[in-house]
Amino acid sequence: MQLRNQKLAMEDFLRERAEVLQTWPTGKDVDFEDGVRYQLALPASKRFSAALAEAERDGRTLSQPRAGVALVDEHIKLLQFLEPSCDLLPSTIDAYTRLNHYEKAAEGVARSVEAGTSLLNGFPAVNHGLAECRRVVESLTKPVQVRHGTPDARLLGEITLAAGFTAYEGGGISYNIPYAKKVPLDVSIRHWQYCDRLVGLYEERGVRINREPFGPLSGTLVPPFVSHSVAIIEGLLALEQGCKCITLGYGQAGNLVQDIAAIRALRELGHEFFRAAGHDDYALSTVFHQWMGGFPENESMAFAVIGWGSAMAALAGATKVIVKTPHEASGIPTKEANRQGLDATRQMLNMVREQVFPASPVLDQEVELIKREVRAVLARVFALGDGDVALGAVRAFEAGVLDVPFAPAACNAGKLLPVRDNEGAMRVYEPGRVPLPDDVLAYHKDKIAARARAENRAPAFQMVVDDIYAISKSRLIGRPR
Ligand code: 8ZB
Repeated sequence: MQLRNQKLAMEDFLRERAEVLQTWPTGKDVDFEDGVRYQLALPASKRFSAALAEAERDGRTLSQPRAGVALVDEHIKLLQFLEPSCDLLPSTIDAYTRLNHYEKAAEGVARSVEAGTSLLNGFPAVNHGLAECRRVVESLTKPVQVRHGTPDARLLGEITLAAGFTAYEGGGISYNIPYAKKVPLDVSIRHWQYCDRLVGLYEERGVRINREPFGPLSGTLVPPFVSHSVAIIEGLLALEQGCKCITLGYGQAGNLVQDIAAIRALRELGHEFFRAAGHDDYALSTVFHQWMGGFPENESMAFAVIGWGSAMAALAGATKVIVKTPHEASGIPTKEANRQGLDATRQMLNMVREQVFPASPVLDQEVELIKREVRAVLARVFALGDGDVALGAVRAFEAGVLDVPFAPAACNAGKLLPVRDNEGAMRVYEPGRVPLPDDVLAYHKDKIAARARAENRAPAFQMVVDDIYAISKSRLIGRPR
C-alpha cells in the first residue's frame, strides 16, 4: 500500500464505499443524500460543533460522560437520565463492534434481550442500524457523539453519521496503538482517511461534523508531548480529507502546572502546525480527560480524583471535559454512578469557572518545553516521511520516534519510559529512540534525579511501577512506603 496524506480521489472513495456498505446487512440502509437531508434538518441545539463554538466563545468548559448499553430503549433511557447533568452526550460503542465482530455483537444483543440487562459493554450501533440510531438521536435534546476505539470504523461512521450523530471520535493512530495488537498502522490510518473523507463530504454539503482524535492513548503515564504529537498528526490527516471541526485531546497527568501548560500548548501547537500545512478554514477546540489511569476503589476517593480533574479542565480552559465515575475501578458504571460523576464535575466547573490561573514564568516554561518536544518529534516524523505526515507517522512508529508508553500494539516500540518528577509531572526516564533535544533530556534527568534524592533511592523501573499504581492507592507520586 502506498499511504499518502492526500485527499482520497472521489472515484476510489466511492468504489471502497460500495464494499464497506456491504460488510453487514444494515449497511444497505445508508443513503448519503438522505443522511445530508437528515443532518441539515437537525436543530442547532443538537449540533456538537455549535455547542463547542459557543463554549469556546464564552470560555466555558462543557461536560460529557461515557455511556452505552446493548439495547436501544435502555440506551435511550440511560442517555435521557444523564442528559440533565451534562452538556454533551456520547454513545459508547461495545468492544465487538470495535473489532468489527458484528455476529458476536448480534449474539450479545439477543442474549441481552433474554437476560433483560445489557451483556455488552457499549451500544452496538452497526447491528441496530440507521433507523434505530435515529431513534436515539430523536429521543434526546443535546448533541451526541460516537465514542469507540475502532481501527476500522468505516461502516460505523457511515451508519451513525447518516443517523444524525454530529461528532465522531477516533483516529488511525489513536484507535490503533492503544486498542489493537496487530493491526498494521498503515491500514488503520488508511481506514481513518476514509472516515475523515466521509466527514469531509458532509462538510462540503454544509453539515458540520466534529472530529476528535482520542487524546489519552494508553492512559498510562503518557507525557504531554507524546500524545500532542499524535493528536496533531491526526488533526493534519483529518483536515487533509476535508474535516473542518477538530477537537484535540489530552489526558490529565495530575500535576497542576503541567496540565494547564499541556492544554495551552496543545491549542497553540495545533494552530501552528495546521496553518503551516496551509489550513486556515477550521474550528479548533480542546478536550481534557479526567485521569485515565487506575482509580481508587473507594468511591469517596474516586470523587476527589474526579474533582481534581474537573478543576484542572476549567483552569486549563479546555473546551470540554470527559468525565469519570465513582465506579471507575470496578468497570462499567451504573447510570446513577455515571450521573454522580457528572454532578460532581459540574459543581467544580461552576466554582472554578470565573477563576484564572495567574500568568507565571513556571507555567510559560512548561508550555515552551512541551512545544520544543513536539516540534522536535514532528520534525523527525516529517523527515522520515519525506515531507508526508501519513507515511512519516508509520515510519516514525517503526523507528521508535513516536513511542506510546504501555500500549499493546506490536508496531509500537515501547522503549520510552516515563516517570513522575518530585512534583508529580510526567518526565522522560528512558527516551528509547525518541529524538528529544539534548538539553531537554538533561532537564528531564535533573527533575527525576531531584525526586530520587527526595526518596533516597536510585531512579529505576520500580519507580515507574510505583507511579502506575499511585493514584489508585491515594497518592499522585509513587513514593516508597
Ligand atoms: C478508553 C476509555 C475507557 C473508559 C469507560 C471505562 C473507562 C467504557 C463504557 C464506559 C460507561 C460504557 N467506558 N465503556 N463507561 N459506559 N459502556 O471508558 O469505564 O473509564
